[in-house]
Amino acid sequence: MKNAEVVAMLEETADLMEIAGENPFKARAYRRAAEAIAALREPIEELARQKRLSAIEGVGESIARDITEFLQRGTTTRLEQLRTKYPPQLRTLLEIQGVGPRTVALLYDRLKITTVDELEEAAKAGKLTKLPGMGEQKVRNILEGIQLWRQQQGRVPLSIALDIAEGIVAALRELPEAKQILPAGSLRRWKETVGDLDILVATRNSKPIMDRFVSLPEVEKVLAHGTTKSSVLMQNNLQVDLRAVEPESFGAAAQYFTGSKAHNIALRNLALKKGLTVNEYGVFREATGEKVAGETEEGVYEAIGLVWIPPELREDRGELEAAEGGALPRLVTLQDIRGELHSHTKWSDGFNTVEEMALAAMELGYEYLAITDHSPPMGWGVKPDDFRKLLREIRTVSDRLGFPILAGIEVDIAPDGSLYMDEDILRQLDIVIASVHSAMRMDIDTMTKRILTAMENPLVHAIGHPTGRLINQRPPYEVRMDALIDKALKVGVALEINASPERLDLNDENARAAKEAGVLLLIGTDAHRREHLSFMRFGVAVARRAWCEPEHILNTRPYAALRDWLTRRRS
Ligand code: DGT
Ligand code: CA
Ligand code: CA
Ligand code: ZN
Repeated sequence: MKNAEVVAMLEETADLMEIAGENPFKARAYRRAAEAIAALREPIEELARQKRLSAIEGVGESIARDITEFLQRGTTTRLEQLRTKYPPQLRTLLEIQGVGPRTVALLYDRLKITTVDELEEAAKAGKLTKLPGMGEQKVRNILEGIQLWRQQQGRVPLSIALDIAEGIVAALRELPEAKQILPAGSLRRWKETVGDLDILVATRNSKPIMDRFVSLPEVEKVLAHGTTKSSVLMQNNLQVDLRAVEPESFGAAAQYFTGSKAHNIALRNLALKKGLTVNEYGVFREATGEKVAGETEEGVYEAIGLVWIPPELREDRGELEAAEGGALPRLVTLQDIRGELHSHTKWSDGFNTVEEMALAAMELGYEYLAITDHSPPMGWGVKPDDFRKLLREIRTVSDRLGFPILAGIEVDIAPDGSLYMDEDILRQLDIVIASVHSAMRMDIDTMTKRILTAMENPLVHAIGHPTGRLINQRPPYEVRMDALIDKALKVGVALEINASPERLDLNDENARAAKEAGVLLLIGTDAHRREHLSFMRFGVAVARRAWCEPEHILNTRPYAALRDWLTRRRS
């Protein structure tokens, strides 16, 4: 199946077109086609053979020709031409927040900059401010963007790391020598990306466990094979460290290797004030060296005068003070979630029917489901006439199943802040999520105004994936989060924590700021097929990292209370 390669070709074409300053609509068409093919279930070669490429929504004649050419010779004339003008590695620069295609072209044309290192050097040497339209502030933003970009390099998205970790845990659990197994580190804290996996095993006989670990079929390279520690590389170049510890110090090891480093340092300082030292073996009295805790993690925290702190909070963002004062939040859990509020069906770019999605939601024990298909101008958006039909289908299926299905929409926010759907339809819908999907490279003022305008529309209930970022793929668009939060509070619009593992948007910090301001959040999976409903756990993790309790999340409410909120917003 060549789908991924075709997607990469289309994306590169779009990037280079934008850098070359070609018609932005053409570049956007390539991006839309890339998204459509990424969502495709069948091999693209098959569609090409049947001459059905332009039947794919979002793929026009000329892009279909490019795809055919690419499948035949592994490249396209258009791409080759673009590559003679601008070297393909320039695309990396687009990954830096604050660097758009026009800037990339300028950097290359004037200063021959092609790499991130060269860009950083030029910025620090003051060479950028000599370029047109490049002020000191913009250069500071670029340097900040470079820092962020470096932090992301080599980090694996949480969902992928979690799959790998769960596989390892399942394999090692079969060994009787393994008393307890715990994936610690950033994974246990549900951080959105993971640098490496730190897995702990409590055992008195580690050799068979280590032997099994380094010979797992998924292991691509063994970096170290010892009795207390082994390290391997797995898919996505993810490094996995397995540490064997004695059961007596398993709690201390769990605490230490869960981190974060900042949390551990703060904890150690707090312990010192109480005459205690903490390390991965236990908690000890400084004066006598006597061990006072270590077998369990609860015991470690208790010895320092704290209640156990959920791993998601362990970032040194106030959790130690809260634990000391008995003021830790009662974090929202997956079990608190009563329904799904953001999902798609075949009517737009989803893969299942309304009924299939509803049955899947019922299987999860949900009390309700909202179908929120896309509006135009997305190629696959549901057109107004079809939306009326969709609305009828939702009501019929809901009646037949005796399961509440909210008729909703994920409506596109136009560049001027208006919505791409007839008002009379929006008014008939139970829930309206408004999102930005196009024209994302706007300046911060225009983008902020665009979203604020949508929020002021009384028909809108929530803003979907409010920053548009895709983890490790696309930086957030530029928008003033504090302004969105203020407005959300003032007009009573909810902000989404999009639980799709490639989005997680709002992220933990923005979600916490929103929650702290008193803004209501909703967790939506943006499911495009029924299996995606299970992404909810990633959204809940973000909410937990944002210190959210059930009351901060709209879809923890029972159906009647949810309906109340939705109607009240409109009155
Ligand atoms: P990652 O792998 O970059 O996603 O993040 P972590 O948090 O998993 O960090 P990692 O793998 O470097 O280390 C695992 C844990 O070990 C970390 O969360 C806390 C602990 N740790 C590592 N280095 C230090 C240190 O220098 N001091 C203290 N107190 N703890 C450390
Ligand atoms: Ca780690
Ligand atoms: Ca590590
Ligand atoms: Zn969306």
